[in-house]
Amino acid sequence: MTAELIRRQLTGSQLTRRQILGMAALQTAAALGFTRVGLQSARAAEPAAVESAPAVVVGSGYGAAVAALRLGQAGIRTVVLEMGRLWNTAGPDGKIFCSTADPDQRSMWFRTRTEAPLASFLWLDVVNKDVGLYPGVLDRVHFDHMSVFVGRGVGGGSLVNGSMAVTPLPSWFAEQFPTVDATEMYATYFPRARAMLGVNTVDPAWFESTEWYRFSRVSRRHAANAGLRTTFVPSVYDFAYMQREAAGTATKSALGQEVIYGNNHGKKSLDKTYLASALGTGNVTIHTMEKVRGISRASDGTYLLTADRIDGTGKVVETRQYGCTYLFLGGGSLGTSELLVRARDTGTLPALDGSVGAGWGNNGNVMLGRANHLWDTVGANQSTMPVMGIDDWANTANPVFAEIAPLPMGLEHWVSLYLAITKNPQRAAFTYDAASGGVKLGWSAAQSAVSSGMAKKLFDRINAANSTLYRYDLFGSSNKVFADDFTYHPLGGCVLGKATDDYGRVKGYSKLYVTDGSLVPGNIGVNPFVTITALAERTMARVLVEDTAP
Ligand code: FAE
Repeated sequence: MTAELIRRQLTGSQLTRRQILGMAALQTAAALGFTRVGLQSARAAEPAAVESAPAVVVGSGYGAAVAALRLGQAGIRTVVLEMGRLWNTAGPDGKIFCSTADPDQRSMWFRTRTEAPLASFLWLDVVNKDVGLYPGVLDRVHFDHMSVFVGRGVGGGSLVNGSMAVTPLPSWFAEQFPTVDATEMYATYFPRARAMLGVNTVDPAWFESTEWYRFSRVSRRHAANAGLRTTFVPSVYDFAYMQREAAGTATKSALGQEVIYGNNHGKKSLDKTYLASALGTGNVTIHTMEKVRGISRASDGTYLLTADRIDGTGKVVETRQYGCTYLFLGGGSLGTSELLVRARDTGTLPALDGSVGAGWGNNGNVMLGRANHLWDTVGANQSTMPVMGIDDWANTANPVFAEIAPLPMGLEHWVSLYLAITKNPQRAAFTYDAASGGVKLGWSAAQSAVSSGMAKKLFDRINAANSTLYRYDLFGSSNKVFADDFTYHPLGGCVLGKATDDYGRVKGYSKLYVTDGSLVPGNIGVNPFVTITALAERTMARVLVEDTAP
């Protein structure tokens, strides 16, 4: 597909020339089945025994995408290594992604059955489906008392998330990052991140009138009855597109039950923004289906990475070595923590700080449902993109920010669903597990109970004010009300100012950086990707000036 064709397809969106070139590269690579994407992908030579580049970026989520773009713009040749696939080719049904309601092999990362957060309805096992083994877009990584949802593929979490693009209140941010200049963050890096990510807000008039957000309006009224305030939250889903979906003039995505297994339209995921621009610089190549498993340092101070290339069945078909001067880790809280804990504890990077692996938290996540009265309908039609939250964070006795979540089943179910972010101070650490070669997470059920206790206090108030009850049927057969054993928001493991300096430079090593969610100390009070992106912008602005000068 030519750049001109892409430009015409995307008429109306503000694409730069670089993004257009980058998107053309993504399209070409997909069409030809390449696992390497770059402006030179069609001409890529056979790799040498050790493939060297000045810079390597691990992962392609938010932190990684920022690093790749800014390195590429600085003229530094950069290789991005991503373990998931490039999501740019339609399946036999003509769609790139499958819907949440009708999942197939594209849904989950090498599973034979989906593992959706909401497990049941009326206690019936009707939500999850058998699927074929495939490098699908959503992974659920299980630890002893906590499982973590993450996106897999070019774009990381941006491919599967709910698009909520929330900037934390300066006071919350300052509490978590006391050594970061908050004034500079709010004047420069948060605005830069929001502009690059394409953040927009729902038209309030449309919100008040459309059937697709009836569920939010009902929850807002119930919160108000308990004296609680709600707030709109911005999004990277294009609301102009959503309004066309509602009008029947655009193919439905958010209004077509698409979200956690990917959106075929409307969402400005990273492959449409940062990564397209990064590829457009001509200096960035993305290698897909390559999982970095080892990092060491050569005697000349350069880094050596070992990466396994897998095929569509998950089989390792090749092991590759990469060498680089600058190494940026953007594998997310789980990916980066695992790589660094393993490197420290197997002795390949022995000077890493003792705090590597520590400071992990689940952003206080708890999911729950309330049962509404029969006359209080939430609507059969629900947009998958949340746009409103109950904001009780200022309540110092019990700070909670609860996203009003959709439950789009295509039928009236009278359920109000929420993903609460509680100010849970509990933290845990990753430790190396020599038997498996992976890491364990020392999170306990008691630590989760702190989050659900806080969510209960808030929602008991809402239930009391509205004479409503909790739903007991949504999280399996055990009558569980508060799903506090999974998170969408893994944070920490390589905390800024502890395992790194105040700019993400890893302690003990030069030219080794962390740019992802592992820098955030366990809880940021809101959905985290805007914060992760802005911090990565701040790191890159500093590093490119101070560390790469000749
Ligand atoms: P992330 O986006 O996870 O990217 C890491 C990438 O690195 C992935 O593509 C991995 O496949 C790859 N990777 C990992 N290890 C390796 C390795 N060893 N070798 C090669 N590649 C590797 O990292 N946040 C919000 O702010 N708003 C929302 O509405 C929201 N909704 C969410 C809904 C769901 C279902 C999920 C799962 C998450 C949601 N999040 C949301 C969280 C958000 O997506 C997450 O905080 C960011 O994606 C984290 O960004 P990172 O750059 O840390």
